[in-house]
Amino acid sequence: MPISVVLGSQWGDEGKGKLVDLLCDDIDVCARCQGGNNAGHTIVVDGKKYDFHMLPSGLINPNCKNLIGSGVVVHVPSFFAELEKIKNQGVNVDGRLFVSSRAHLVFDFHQITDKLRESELSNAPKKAKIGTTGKGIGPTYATKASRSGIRVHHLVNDEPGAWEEFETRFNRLVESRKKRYGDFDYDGAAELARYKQYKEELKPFVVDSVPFIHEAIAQDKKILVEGANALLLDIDFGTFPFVTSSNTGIGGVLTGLGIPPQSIDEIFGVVKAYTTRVGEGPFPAEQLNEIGQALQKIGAEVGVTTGRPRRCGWLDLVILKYSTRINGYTLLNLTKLDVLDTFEEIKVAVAYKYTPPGATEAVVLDSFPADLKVLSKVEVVYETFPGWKQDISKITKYEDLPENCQKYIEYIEKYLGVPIKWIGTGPGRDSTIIKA
Ligand code: 2SA
Ligand code: GDP
Ligand code: MG
Repeated sequence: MPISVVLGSQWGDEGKGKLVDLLCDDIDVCARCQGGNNAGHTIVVDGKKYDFHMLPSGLINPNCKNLIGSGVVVHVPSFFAELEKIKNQGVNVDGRLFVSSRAHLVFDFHQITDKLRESELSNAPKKAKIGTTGKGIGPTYATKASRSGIRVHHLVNDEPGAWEEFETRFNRLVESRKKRYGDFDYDGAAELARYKQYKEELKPFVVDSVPFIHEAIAQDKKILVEGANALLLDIDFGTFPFVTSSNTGIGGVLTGLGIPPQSIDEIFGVVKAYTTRVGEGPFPAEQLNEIGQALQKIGAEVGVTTGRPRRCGWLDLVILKYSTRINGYTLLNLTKLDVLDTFEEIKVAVAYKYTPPGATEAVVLDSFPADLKVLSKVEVVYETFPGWKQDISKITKYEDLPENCQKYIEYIEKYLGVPIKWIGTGPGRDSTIIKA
């Protein structure tokens, strides 16, 4: 079975891009299956930094083909801007990048209404904004679900009358947005005119991704799926409504690429050695104190797409157990362990206690709760580990890691019942320990 999958296990920014880059040395096709340019995947190769948002990180490997699958939402101007940027960094993308004809298009009005909705939520009593990236992701998945969205094939179609049909669909969408949000500042005719040009420019990249991926499977090509965002941002299993609008877990891999479950061989969960979150919503192990500030500073925890500081807290194994159940990780990549080098002691959330209304005693919850009212009231139970107080960034062998560091790693493995294969000790490609 030729397909491996890389998925974020927490709230994103675990370091998926780095693992994808590492694995892509040996990969024929790298595919994105969900999300859009809300993602931010950073790769550091020989001290040179690349950040990917919509394009698959496999572009760094010159032998790897890259697919933007049908579950992805594509903002065409951002697609070309990112392509230009990566070309200017010396990457040759010729003949290596493909976009599914079934992917939905993100228009500027989706991005504008994303921001309008956020300010509406900020101003409504008792309604907190989501803290979206403002990239139009939610509004585009909404028009997809309401069956009024526009797909790539609608744009690149050369059948007689196809352009007129595209115009009609587009104008209908703009009209309905204006009905909902009022007469916002936006020039629909200008955007439509730009798409006449994009039609020709995008055409060479467009493929029917179903035969594309199934032919690759039939030829036993090695395929790597690059998940974006992470399980706790999943529209169904995340901290709803503070989530993104796609299935960021294993389900989104199947629906976003049109592949059967038995074609998947390995599912790699990327786990940051502590927890971060950008945007609003509950975060039980968050440290709103000097610990959180230290993690933010040492870990350089700033959003790759929006530049927002990421909220920080201790590792949360309740979340990771839930994430492991849903995604079925076969191996884990523990990242950014070096960020914990200076801590005197390191805590890990191991259980949530909750006192139901009317009860006098707290109970230990048996899973991560669905209801945010419950989640906001849980008491987090921590296990405390002594820190290793040593720079691990130059260590290359597992046996050479300090004993306290090994204990931390092995505790996580045992709790989750999944082996940790890769351990990140720095942002560069080489700063990875492979654990036997
Ligand atoms: P959206 O824009 O509708 O997907 O936002 C909904 C929620 O999903 C969160 N989200 C993310 N969380 C972590 N990283 C993301 N990518 C960028 C990065 C984020 C950035 O890699 O740093 O630059 O700020 C990402 N994308 C979406 C978002 O914060 C909302 O909570
Ligand atoms: P992604 O969205 O999951 O791909 O992660 P991001 O790229 O948004 O954020 C991860 C950040 O951590 C990036 O700046 C990476 O270069 C960096 N990084 C990844 N792995 C490690 C690691 O093991 N140690 C350190 N110090 N940084 C890392
Ligand atoms: Mg990221």
